[in-house]
Amino acid sequence: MTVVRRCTRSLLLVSLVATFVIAIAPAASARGSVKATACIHRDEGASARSIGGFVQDTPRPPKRDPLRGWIAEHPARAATAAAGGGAPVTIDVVWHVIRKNASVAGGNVPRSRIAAQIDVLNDSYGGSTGGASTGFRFRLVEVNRVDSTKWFSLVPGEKEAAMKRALHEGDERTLNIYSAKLGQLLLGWATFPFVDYGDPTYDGIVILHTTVPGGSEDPYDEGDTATHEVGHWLGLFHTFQDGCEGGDLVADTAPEASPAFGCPIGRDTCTQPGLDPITNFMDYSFDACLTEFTPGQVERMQMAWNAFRG
Ligand SMILES: [Ca+2]
Ligand SMILES: [Ca+2]
Ligand SMILES: [Ca+2]
Ligand SMILES: [Zn+2]
Repeated sequence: MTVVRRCTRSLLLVSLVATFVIAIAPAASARGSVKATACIHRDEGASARSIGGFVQDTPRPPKRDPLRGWIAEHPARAATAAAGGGAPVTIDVVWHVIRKNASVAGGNVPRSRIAAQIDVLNDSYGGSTGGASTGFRFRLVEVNRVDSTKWFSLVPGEKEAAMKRALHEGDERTLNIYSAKLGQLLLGWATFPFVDYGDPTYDGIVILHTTVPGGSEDPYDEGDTATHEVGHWLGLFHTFQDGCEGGDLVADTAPEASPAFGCPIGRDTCTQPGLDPITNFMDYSFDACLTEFTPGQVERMQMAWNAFRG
């Protein structure tokens, strides 16, 4: 069994239907155990908040799957997407390196690490790390280095929205990645394809610059923060979404009561069949533990792409 090294950090879901945020936060153990689950899931009860003018809700399950309406209206396309889960799609990536100076510590992610991050995306979405092949490929088309002390320290909000308005490139098919030194001990956050944020330039993912492969954010330094955030960007919810009675609207991921931390092999927090999907990219385990998407997630991502980005 893999033991969690320590619980000095926990992942925080800034709990939004509109935008998911992962965070690293100071130790705050509610239960005093040394098990991975001792790390509390903060902000669980956060009420609706306004970030950057975008009202973001509590993490209630969507009353209706945002995809359901599209499926009803486009049964043939939905069936095709479902049956062909894994149909090849190549996504152009524009990477905005927000830096306060030319040093790596100052956010100037080296080109080699950006390339390594793209490789991680292609490996994880290609199924070569152990899961299903999703059909999505990623092609780096531009690296945009931006000198801005102001934007380097970033949190969700008005400053973020202004930055995106200034920098966003392409359309809804283009993946804009912003790397920066995130405030509030955040690892990253993402927009969903089916939420109207009121401004198309708000679309994209934001990651802590030290989470890229070779970065200093051990144990979140193997690039799976980006893998996870892109999962949201392609329409996936967390595996632990709303606990045992909630769900991620994906049939082949077992229900999970709460996020997993570390790599708690054998964890089983819900009575429904199946162990917790701790190795799923849409859980909160350490990067080394995250290895897979399921065929059901592939189907969902493919449908979301067809419905909202294709
Ligand atoms: Ca599920
Ligand atoms: Ca179970
Ligand atoms: Ca991994
Ligand atoms: Zn997430």
